[in-house]
Amino acid sequence: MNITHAKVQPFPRSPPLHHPTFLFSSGQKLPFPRKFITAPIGRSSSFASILCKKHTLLAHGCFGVSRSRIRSSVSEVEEEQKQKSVVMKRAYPFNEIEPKWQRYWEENRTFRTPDDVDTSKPKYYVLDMFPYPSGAGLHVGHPLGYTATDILARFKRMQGYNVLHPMGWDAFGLPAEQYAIETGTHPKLTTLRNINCFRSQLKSLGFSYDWDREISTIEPEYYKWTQWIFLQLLKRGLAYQAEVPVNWCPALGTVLANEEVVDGVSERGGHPVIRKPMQQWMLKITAYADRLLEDLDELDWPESIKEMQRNWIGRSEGAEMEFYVLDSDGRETDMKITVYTTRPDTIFGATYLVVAPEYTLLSSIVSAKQSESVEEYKDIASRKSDLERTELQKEKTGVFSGCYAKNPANGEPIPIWVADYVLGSYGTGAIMAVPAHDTRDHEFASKYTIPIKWVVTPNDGSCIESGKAYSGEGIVINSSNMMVGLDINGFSSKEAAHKVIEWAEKTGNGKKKVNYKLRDWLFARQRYWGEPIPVIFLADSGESIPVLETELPLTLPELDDFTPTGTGEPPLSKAVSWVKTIDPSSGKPATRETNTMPQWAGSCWYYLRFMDPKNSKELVDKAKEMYWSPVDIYVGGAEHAVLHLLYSRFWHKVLYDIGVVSTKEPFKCVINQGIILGEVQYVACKGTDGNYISADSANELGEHFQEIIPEERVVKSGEYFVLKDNPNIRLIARAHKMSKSRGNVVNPDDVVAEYGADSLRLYEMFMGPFRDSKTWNTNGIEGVHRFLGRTWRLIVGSPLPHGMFRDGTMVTDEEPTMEQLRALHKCIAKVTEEIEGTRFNTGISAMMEFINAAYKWDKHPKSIIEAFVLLLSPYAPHMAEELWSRLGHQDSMAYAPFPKADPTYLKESTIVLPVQINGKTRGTIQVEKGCSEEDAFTLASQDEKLSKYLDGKPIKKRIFVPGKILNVILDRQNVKVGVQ
Ligand code: ANZ
Repeated sequence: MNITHAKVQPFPRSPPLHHPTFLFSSGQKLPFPRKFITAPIGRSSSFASILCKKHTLLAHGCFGVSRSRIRSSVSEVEEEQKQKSVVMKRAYPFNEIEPKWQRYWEENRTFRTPDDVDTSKPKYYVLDMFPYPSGAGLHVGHPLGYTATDILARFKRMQGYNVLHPMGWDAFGLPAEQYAIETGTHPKLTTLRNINCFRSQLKSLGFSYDWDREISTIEPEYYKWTQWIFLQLLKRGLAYQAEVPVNWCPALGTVLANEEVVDGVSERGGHPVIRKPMQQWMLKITAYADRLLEDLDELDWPESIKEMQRNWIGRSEGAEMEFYVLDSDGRETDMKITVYTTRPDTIFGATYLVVAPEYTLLSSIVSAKQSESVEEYKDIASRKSDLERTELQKEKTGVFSGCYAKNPANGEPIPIWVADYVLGSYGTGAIMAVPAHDTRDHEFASKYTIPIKWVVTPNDGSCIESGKAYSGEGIVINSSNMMVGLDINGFSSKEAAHKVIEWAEKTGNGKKKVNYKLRDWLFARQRYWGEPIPVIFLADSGESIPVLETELPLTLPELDDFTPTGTGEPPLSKAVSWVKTIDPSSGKPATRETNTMPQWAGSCWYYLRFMDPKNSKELVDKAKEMYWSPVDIYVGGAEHAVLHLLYSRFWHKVLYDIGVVSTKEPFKCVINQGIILGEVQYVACKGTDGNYISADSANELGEHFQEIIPEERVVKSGEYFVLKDNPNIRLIARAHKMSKSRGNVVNPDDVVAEYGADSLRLYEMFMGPFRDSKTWNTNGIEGVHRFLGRTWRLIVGSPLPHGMFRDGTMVTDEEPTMEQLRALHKCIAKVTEEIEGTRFNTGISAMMEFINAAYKWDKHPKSIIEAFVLLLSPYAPHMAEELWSRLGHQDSMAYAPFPKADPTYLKESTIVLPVQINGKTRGTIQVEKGCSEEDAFTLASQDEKLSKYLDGKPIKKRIFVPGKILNVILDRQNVKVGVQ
């Protein structure tokens, strides 16, 4: 799946930075990590000066030395310094430990889930949205979700579950094909190269995937079953062909995917793109609309995703009403326009009809006089996307058809208009326009001076605002015509709608209708790099015939030339000998379908294949599916909240209906991880005179420059950030989506090289709540790296000279103290609770607290430390495995039981007791639960704050309620209470 983070841009883009001092403070990628620049002079002063020099040289390109020369000499020094710095920074020997344990896991296939698992044990299927292996490799957004699922997988294994935690590749896709067009490199080569890179990156992060189950959507053994599902859909009438508009780019001679069209022109070359109807394969997802809607209620998914799915399905109840077209003499013809309305109660207010520009009957309605303007209008509309057409803010446009229809309720002739705010693809492609009660119609009628007739008043009798539509429900007025037997005056909108439908059904003027926004799924792409659609067409009749199931997989033919055909024919049509075939049943010549499936296809059902990835006889074995279904937790980006999840739910339901799967829904729980934005930038505004201006006043000024301010020159003041040396200057703090062009991309490989995979994993989990967006912060990763270093040194001991570490550990065999047991069990309880609640960051805080407490102990009993290492292992598995083995264990800890919190140690043994002096609470003391009055009084007299009230004062009496309060009454006659 292609993870795009494009939607999030929480802060406005800054104006271009053009002040000369921005040369190397302007967010361009610095050749060294920023922390080197800020390092104390004593530690890396020579380096810092090299850095400055380099910048100077690069900025001015002077000193008569060629740039490349300077670069190469600088990079040698840079490399040397970097290595030194890694040794210096290394809080523990992660660069030895991590590859060692990765090798161990790989060699021992530690995380393999055998085919014949003991099914009497509970199961846990934890799945990541599998990635599209792009050429850019992993970005730090990937490990966020992957670390979370890895923690869950490791945790559940240790709790005795059979865990299914697989990984694979959503490997068909546009970039590989575009690259093939540009370079002639076969998309398979590029894709396999990218997959290899992704796989090794994932392995370097220590994720516990069962690599024996790896699948890739481009492998024929996999797409055989994607094609098989298509045939099942075809068999059940759920796949069909229809003429639908596609993005046709005449200049490039190709059909473009939506993502290749930007603002009406091709992304490549900026050529105009038009909508052109073409014969396409469609999947009838609309047949499942109600079930897709109803079954959402049972799912443990974020409410926001469920709501997005509901909106996408967009169920609405209304009526279809018939409006007969009038001839030029005003007489009723046989031709009728059926409209879809959700407000039949407003029918008396329908003062015109609108048909979409692509309305099929349009040409037979349009008058000769209007035909040219209608054709012109249709042409303009064909260049607009549905989104552009329906945008509320856009000015409405339209053209009169020259023709009228009869409003069946009041018998009045009303004009028929053509306007693109009505879509051909929704309802019937035609509407009855009620300008008094629909905002868009109101705007349109006002523009073209069409009558506006009020037929509903608000329930509370309030006045209708003039110049605006009243779109709410209310009491119906002006709506009676006894000639046709319809009188709805005085009824509520709901009752009136009901009555109109009843009347329409009785008189043949219409019927009740449920509509969905959900459209059938356009299931064909004019691309090479996709699954071939297993259908052939007979040469004589053009009849479509499904490829026999026994002939699957229908493999993609080899192709050398991936360039578009220029005719709109898909590139596969170039594979002439593949296209030409014979229908096996009739022996007649036939041609193969040359469209391929969209990228969504492979990702619709991959979670099922992971259950049984090597099965060549069935998509998935029944027993295996019964055991592993449904996916217990599915983690991925929110950008897949609608389409991917809806499409897979649809396929799953079809597979359920034909008995391939045993559950109605594929994913029990879905979680979206937040987005990781680049480091926060602090920006100061400058006036045209070059002086700083506070960000709050800069907005009003409009004209200003911006300068990025290094973190060390920034302080927080209340809610804002200000310049350290001038707190009156408020700064803008902003974070951007990571992108190459901004130079703020953090590469996980670099982080792993510098701090280790465990630090990266821990940091990504510690950044903040898992579901929230968060900003990358290099100091943050240093923080968790230090924590791991502290943990290591606590257990293994301080480093020996030369930075080496001793073997074994420093733990002792003593019995743990009560304090130690309490600290441990508190940590176990918290970590367990937080992993179960997917609050991974607070789980880490609990471990940090434990380590802080443990540093205060003289001795570190093995039993306590061992349990802690087990707690740490899902988060930082490399370090945990190393410590586990140093603690004397032969096997991996991957299946060692996860510690259980003992409630005896969780009970708080002390309480906070409020102390009053003469009835006024003056402070509190910490006492043992069963503490006596005498002990409480002694503690109170020793307390720094309370002693000031009590010292040397005569006491009249003491009131003590055990566990609740101690009240000391002083002898007032002799003393004045107060603090001197
Ligand atoms: C008359 C009317 C009066 C309407 C009124 C609304 C308010 P939903 O709820 O989204 O289903 N409509 C129908 N087909 C359309 C199309 N193809 N393109 C654009 N608009 C279309 O909306 C249904 C309402 O949207 C319908 O009810 C219709 O306008 C409009 F006071 O009919 B109504």
